[in-house]
Amino acid sequence: MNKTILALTVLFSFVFSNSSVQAKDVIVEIYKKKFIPSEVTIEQGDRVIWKNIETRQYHNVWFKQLDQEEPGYFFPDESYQKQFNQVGSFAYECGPHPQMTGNVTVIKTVK
Ligand SMILES: [Cu+2]
Repeated sequence: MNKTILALTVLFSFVFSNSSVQAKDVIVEIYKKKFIPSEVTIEQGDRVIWKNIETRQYHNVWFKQLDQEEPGYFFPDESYQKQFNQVGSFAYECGPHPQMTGNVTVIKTVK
């Protein structure tokens, strides 16, 4: 392989791997009145999807400290999702069950 081709190959693989960086979905399950896992670390732009896998119990995901209004409840087999574009540490709880707490840590996208 000559140097030009090598350089182009390196360049293309760099461009390709860069363009393939995309937001991910991270799943948090809700079962027996717990967020599982209760703490997740994600990259900027990723989305967290909370899935209610209870048999009967409804819940919500309330970022109370962000002055967000309490969202509606979601029931078994339903989910709630939120995308995080800001770096930081975001605590949340379940409105009807304040003992259910969780945290989302958002870090800068790692390239
Ligand atoms: Cu709950």
